[in-house]
Order: sequence, then structure tokens, then C-alpha cells
Amino acid sequence: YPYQGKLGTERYYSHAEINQFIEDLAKQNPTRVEVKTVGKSFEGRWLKTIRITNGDGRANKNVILVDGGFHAREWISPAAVVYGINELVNNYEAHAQLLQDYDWVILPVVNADGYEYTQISPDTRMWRKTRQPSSADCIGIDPNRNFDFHWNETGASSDPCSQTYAGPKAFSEPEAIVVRDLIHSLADRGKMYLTVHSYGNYILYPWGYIDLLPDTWEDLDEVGRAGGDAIKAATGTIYQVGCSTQLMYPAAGASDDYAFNAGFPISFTMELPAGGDNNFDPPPADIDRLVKETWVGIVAMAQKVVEK
Ligand code: ING
Ligand code: ZN
Repeated sequence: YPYQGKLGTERYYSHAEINQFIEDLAKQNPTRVEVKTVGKSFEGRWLKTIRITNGDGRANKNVILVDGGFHAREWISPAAVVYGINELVNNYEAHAQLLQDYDWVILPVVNADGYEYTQISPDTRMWRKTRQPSSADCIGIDPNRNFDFHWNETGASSDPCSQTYAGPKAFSEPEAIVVRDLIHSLADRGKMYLTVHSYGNYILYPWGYIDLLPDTWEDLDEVGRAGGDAIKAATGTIYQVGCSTQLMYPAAGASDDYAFNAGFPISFTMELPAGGDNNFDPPPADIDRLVKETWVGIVAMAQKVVEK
């Protein structure tokens, strides 16, 4: 498929197409959009963020940081994030309130190598991890177990062949380092961190490393429920909102705990709905519905944050 200068919702896109798309948005909207190359994947792909503002030129606004594509096979994640980018840039009048005092910084595909690998053939479609060799026999580290906050303490594996291998050390993965550096560079202004995964219909908040609620869990719960309620009202889809350890499973070294600990007062892992035969594969005909529904939730959460 040749890239047409815009991205719709009729199919899934490659990492290169998504990079091209955000570069084009920056060229077309120089006062409101800035693309920055923030690092390189293990195999040498450029990781780029898009910063979206309302163009009023005010510096040092609050920030909402969003990423997608941590796990290679979770294709609906980059699709949803790209949809949100398009909304914030091309439908910005409708989102004036969300851009008034907030800039959005978005990294659409964290694990670019893995994402590309899943697109090569049906045999590689279910890849999850990065593509850095992890032992003589196995490849890949789970980027969402690679962060240096209670790293590898629970819900992660020291076996290089495991799907949840935490890595030989924390931040062994250049892709995780990129997210770490984004988090730290924005933490003083960061009001919400949102990392988009699939699947399971969850809006998860810390802690993931221990079965314990943060002191401010009520704020997290209130914002998360705003997202879940908005989605339910829009489409009927039910999301469960709660602490990751309690709703899913304990997992240390994930990015949401890291961002929360680094200073983002609101931090979520959003698990989008399953689809297709293997749950990670919503058919192209479902993309449009799913990404629009997801955006309703993200907008509601952002609105709640902005109002607070
Ligand atoms: N799920 C997340 C994972 O990395 C998660 C769930 C996130 C658990 C954060 C705990 C903390 O396993 C998927 N689908 O990747
Ligand atoms: Zn995931």
C-alpha cells in the first residue's frame, strides 16, 4: 500500500508510515506540531515523538504523555494512538479545552522493531518483546518489565526465553530508555501518563509491583472511571478500572509505575479490547470503531485531569 499522506482506520500501518505521517503533520502545521527524534531502536529505527499544542506559543504548559506499541503484537494500540494524534491535530477546534493549558507529547510506537517483526509473516504475528538477542537461544526483552523501579521483583522472569523476560539489567533496552528519558524530561510538568496496550478492557493504575494502593489512589480511580464511564455511555463497552495488581496481576518494572514514581500524578495502562482469532488481531473492519471508542475514553480522562 503506498502511503497517501494521511492515515485512516481501514488497515494497520507500518512504523515507517506512522513516522512519515507525523512528519507530514509537522510540515503541514508548523505552529502547532513538532516532531522530535528521541532515539533509535535496537535495529536502528528512529523513535519519534509528536508534540501537539494549540499554537499559542506559550511554553512550559502541563503535559499529557501518551505512548503506544510497547508490545509488538498489540496492533490496535498504535492504531488508537495514531487516531488520537489525528484528532488533536486535524480536529483541534473540538479539543480546544484539552490544548488550552496542556501540551500532548505522543510516542506512537515504542517497540518499533517488534512491531515491524509482527508484520513480516503470520508466523511472527504474535511476537511481544523487543528484538535484541537475550541469550544464545532466545531473542527479546519485555520492554514493560525493563524499567528500573523494583525491577524484576515480581511478575517478571529472569529466563531470556520467557515472554516477560525483564532483561539482563534494568534499561537494557534502548526503547525503554527512550520512554524513561521522556518521562524524566517532562515529569515536572507531566499531569498524566498513558500507555496503551491490549487486551482485556482495563484502565489500570499503580502499583503494579506490589499489592498496594498509592495514597492518591482515589484521584487515579476518579480519572480512570471518567474514561470507563464515557466509553460505556458511548458504545456500551465495559472497562474495568483499578489497580493493576488487583485487577490483572503483579508486574514490576512496568512503565506506568515508573512514570507515577517519577512524578506523573496520574498514570495508566489502558488495555484495549481483544479481537480476532488470537485476541491481538481485531480485523481491519473493527479498527475504526475501536479507535474511536478508545479516543472517547482518553478524552474523558484528559478532561477530568484538566478540570482538576
Ligand atoms: N498487559 C500488561 C503487561 O505488561 C500490566 C499489564 C501493565 C500489568 C502494568 C501490570 C502493570 O503485562 C499487556 N497486555 O501487556
Ligand atoms: Zn502489552
